[in-house]
Amino acid sequence: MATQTLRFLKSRALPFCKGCGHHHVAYNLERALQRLGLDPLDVIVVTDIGCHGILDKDLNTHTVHGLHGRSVALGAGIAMALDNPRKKVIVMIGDGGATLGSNHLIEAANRNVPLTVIIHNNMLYGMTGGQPSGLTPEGFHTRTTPEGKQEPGYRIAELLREAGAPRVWRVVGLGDYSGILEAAVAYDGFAAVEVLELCTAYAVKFNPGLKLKQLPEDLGLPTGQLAAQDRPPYRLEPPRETRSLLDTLPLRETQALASLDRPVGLVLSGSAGEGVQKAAELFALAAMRAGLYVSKKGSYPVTVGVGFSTAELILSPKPIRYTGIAAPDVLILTSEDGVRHAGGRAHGMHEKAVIYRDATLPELDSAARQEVRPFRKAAGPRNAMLAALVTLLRERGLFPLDFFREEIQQSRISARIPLDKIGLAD
Ligand SMILES: Cc1ncc(C[n+]2csc(CCOP(=O)(O)OP(=O)(O)O)c2C)c(N)n1
Ligand code: SF4
Repeated sequence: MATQTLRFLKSRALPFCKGCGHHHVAYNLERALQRLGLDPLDVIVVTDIGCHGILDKDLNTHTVHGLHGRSVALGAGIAMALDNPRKKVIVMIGDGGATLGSNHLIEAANRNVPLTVIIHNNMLYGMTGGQPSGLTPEGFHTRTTPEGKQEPGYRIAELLREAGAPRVWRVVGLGDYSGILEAAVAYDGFAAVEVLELCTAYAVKFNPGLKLKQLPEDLGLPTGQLAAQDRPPYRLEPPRETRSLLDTLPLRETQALASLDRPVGLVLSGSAGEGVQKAAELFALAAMRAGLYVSKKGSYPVTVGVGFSTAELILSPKPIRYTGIAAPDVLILTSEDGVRHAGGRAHGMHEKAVIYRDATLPELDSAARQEVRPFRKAAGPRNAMLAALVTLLRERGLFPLDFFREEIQQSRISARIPLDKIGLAD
């Protein structure tokens, strides 16, 4: 290495502690990339948080520095977006990062995303002073496990193989293992190389007598190639033309010019499952056909079959720039759930406003006029809101009732709506 001209590293003097295995990873990678004849600008190195990650400022390649454990996700995104076997994405990650981002690793292996991951397993968190990671072996002494780690370390190389990684190696991070890095980078698919190291600052200090060469035997970790199972690399589908949702809506022809002189805000509230949103939708469509601008908002609990269901509609002769309703002009309440959710809106209503409430519901504290009708009894709970809206149009005339009738008759639920019971018999 000493005599070789560097192409990928800017310098042989790297920022790691004396004896740290991260040096060897960098030098071996330099050799591997040189042998592959790659241009440094065809290589994208994504580093993770940790000592190994500070290498990026010493590289002539493209570099991206990721959050702890997230470098695989970043690298996978880059590899999938580039979708070019000539461009090589290499993720450098520690055992800490591999623990935090284990699911990113497993998913990338499982999907066979074309990238190389070099796991610098120096047995603990080096940069922060020697805390254990998920890969730290059982019994290992670390800063926070002075008596020895109690849980077994998991075997990341075997995990990745089980997840379907086509190429996995485990090597002892001593001497020349550039041939393995070369094979990993050359492979058009997911390849992982777990490099066993001992952080000289902490792993060696807390576990005197441990020898890196002996480590695989001591820990029962097989080395060499652990997986050779070919399958095609993951490729993103070419981007599809996505149509705007608005394009899928049928156009409503305006058939009349309703004569509202100002916007009208309606709050309709009842019980989930009782057709409040559908009634509001049919009402909105009818109003649009009648030449009005309309906005509709619906709210209901995530458990859509219980509790309240409230719709807010604005009908306006002009475009609607703001869809909130500070004080409703019309409040319709068809059930106790509706009163609980929207009954409070009655307080702010002015005296020219109107409240329609079902006969089963209590009087509300409001300046607005209150109309009490047996909507539920007459039309049944599921059609009570439709009945209330028919009553509203008959009595307040926001737009011609016939538009609402036609909208109801043309809707998919028309068969189950008894026109006579909702007040549309004639
Ligand atoms: C986003 C972020 N998360 C966590 C940390 C704290 N932190 C820095 S290094 C590190 C441990 C790194 O250990 P490892 O991934 O094994 O790499 P090593 O230092 O051993 O090479 C942690 C937890 C941080 N600085 N930034
Ligand atoms: S603290 Fe450990 S991992 Fe970090 S550079 Fe030093 S020896 Fe390497």
